[in-house]
Amino acid sequence: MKSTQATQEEYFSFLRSVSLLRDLPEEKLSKIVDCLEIDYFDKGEYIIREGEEGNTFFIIAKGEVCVTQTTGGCTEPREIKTLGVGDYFGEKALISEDVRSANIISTENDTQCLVVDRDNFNQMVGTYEELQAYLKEYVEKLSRCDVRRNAL
Ligand code: WNU
Repeated sequence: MKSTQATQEEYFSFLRSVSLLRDLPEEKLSKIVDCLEIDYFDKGEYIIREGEEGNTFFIIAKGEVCVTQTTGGCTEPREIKTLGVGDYFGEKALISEDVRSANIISTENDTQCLVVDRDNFNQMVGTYEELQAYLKEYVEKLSRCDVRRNAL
């Protein structure tokens, strides 16, 4: 990401406020800031589509998104939760080496996401065991939620 020093510092302190990244070492966080992309989405726009391949991890910097999923015999995806500033998503396809398992849709205009690609995501979590363990456990929990939801 090419940006001013001031913007870099803003992203740095924002990332520090994200619970997942709270304990990352300074140089690691700076590295993430260096390779961030920012993506902007309008209300109703799909950020992630269920079933597609995905190679990116997102952190919400502004706005709100909803998570929907096709479950059971239903043809219409169901809303399962909403996420806001400081929340993140898209880790599951990266960790379980699978296609996207839910839809992520912007529910506001000018929703801004910080986007980390697979290589940088792996560098971010790969060398940091606690983070890796935490995310892995969380992804397994999501899979169990999916199974339960499908059984309803
Ligand atoms: C859920 N089931 C599934 C959420 C975000 C981060 C964490 C929950 Cl650590 P992906 C679709 C994304 C997926 C998850 C997100 O949707 N998601 C869920 C569920 O119950 N996915 N299968 N809840 S919000 C959320 C925990 O990030 O990653 O790459 O794309 O499959």
